[in-house]
Amino acid sequence: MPDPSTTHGPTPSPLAPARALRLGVCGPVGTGKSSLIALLCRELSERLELGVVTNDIYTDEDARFLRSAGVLDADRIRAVETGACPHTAIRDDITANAMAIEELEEDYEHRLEMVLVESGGDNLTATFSPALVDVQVFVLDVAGGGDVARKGGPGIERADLLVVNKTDLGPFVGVDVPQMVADATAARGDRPVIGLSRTDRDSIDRLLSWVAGRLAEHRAGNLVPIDPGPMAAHSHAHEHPHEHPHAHADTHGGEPVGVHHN
Ligand SMILES: Nc1nc2c(ncn2[C@@H]2O[C@H](COP(=O)(O)OP(=O)(O)O)[C@@H](O)[C@H]2O)c(=O)[nH]1
Ligand SMILES: [Mg+2]
Repeated sequence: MPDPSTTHGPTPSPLAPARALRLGVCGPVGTGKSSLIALLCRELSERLELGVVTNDIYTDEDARFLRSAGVLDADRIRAVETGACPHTAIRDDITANAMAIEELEEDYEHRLEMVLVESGGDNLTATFSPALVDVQVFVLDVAGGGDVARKGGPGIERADLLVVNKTDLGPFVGVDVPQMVADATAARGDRPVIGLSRTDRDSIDRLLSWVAGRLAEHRAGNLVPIDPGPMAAHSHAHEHPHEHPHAHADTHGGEPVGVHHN
């Protein structure tokens, strides 16, 4: 195994964190989060020591998909089963995810350089806690409709990167991709947007270059995790008919995290 300190760029500053960069990937189901993670593993696993943590409600479907994609050793991919409220596990009570990441780092003797965390993807407004990930990507896709980007929400507006995925599908679903990217950009001030497709090499290179930039910042000790903000108030009425809409920590002041009155 090559010594990462000699093969991966300049000696880290004394302020640099010793642990891996934690990169979160969130967004609605089906937008291509697992595919994006598989893509990053395929592109980077020869150059970087990688690990993956997936979140699913009841299964380890995403972890199994990634293992079968053969992009990373199966043991480097760990699944967290979140139970009924997957956004809670990345935002309010991050214990299970934090433990999965720490175990992975220990199992690889703290050589990992980047751990990718996939959210359960149950809610358009779910975001990661900055206590869990250093940087986060929110994934939309053109098949979800051109107006999704205009609807806003913490992830769309303030995630570190917004990916508008599957741009190759634009013509088939009647979505004007440049317009969708422009709308997303307008919602985000200076924050970056990448229109991505696995069939568009240039877009993949733009994604890789963004990731490399964050990794360099992390190593230099200059990456400050930014909180996109709490998710919108919502209810689990379809699962729990008697429950009232509720919000999560941050909007509840001092209420203990992870407490759902359901
Ligand atoms: N056409 C197209 N399909 C894609 C692309 N990326 C992912 N998909 C497909 O979108 C579907 C959902 O992807 P997945 O990664 O499982 O989404 P997740 O639920 O967000 O993890 C799968 O059928 C993928 O093959 C892309 O760039 N172009
Ligand atoms: Mg997935």
